[in-house]
Amino acid sequence: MNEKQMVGEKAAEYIKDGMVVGLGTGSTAYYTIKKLGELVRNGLNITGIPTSEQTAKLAVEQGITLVDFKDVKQIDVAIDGADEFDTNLNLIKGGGGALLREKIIGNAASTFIVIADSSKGAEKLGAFPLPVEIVKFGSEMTSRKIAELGCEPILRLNGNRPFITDNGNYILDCDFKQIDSPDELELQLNMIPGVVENGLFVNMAKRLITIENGELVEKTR
Ligand code: ABF
Repeated sequence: MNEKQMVGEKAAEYIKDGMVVGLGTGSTAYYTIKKLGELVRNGLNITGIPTSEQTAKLAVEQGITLVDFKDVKQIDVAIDGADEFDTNLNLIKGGGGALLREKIIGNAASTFIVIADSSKGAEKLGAFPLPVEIVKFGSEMTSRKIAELGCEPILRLNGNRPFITDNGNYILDCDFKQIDSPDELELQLNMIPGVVENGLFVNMAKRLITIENGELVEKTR
């Protein structure tokens, strides 16, 4: 069993009958959704809120009942992957382009569980270029304002055209090299007109399930 499958399936153990579950995006969350599908087929009664169109499709294929976010008062547990995590369980997410819905759902959940293989761990965030979702209008100016914070924003492409998120926006991948104060940077970015959201998830994850020396490890905050 590979590391992604180990952490993905472990996270499914936190899902109980009757829960509303935020379903993450990516190749690690894939294993959680597959496991939950198996449990649903064996009688587990849950409803899911997907963080992307891609996840919605996978969840339906697995037999998980989806609900419309607008009809939900409470998300019990959200499970999602990450591109990078630090020692304080702060994250960089958005490599898959779904950061806005992931952050809305992660923030709405009573418990946000992050699942990540050992390659995602870092003393400080920043080695992974930070995804920032921006609106199309004025995107060049927005990019220049973001660059003033100390990075080189690169417009994410899909082939030779801009990548468009599920929300109809652009993504800039911003290489900050090392982020010493993720909480400060998260606020600075979101104050720039034209920025919709950024991939810094600060003080949001309650539990991290990862692998250290080949063993499952859980850290809580
Ligand atoms: C998603 O999980 C994204 O935020 C992030 O890019 C991705 C991690 O990808 P993977 O689990 O495939 O390594 O939530």
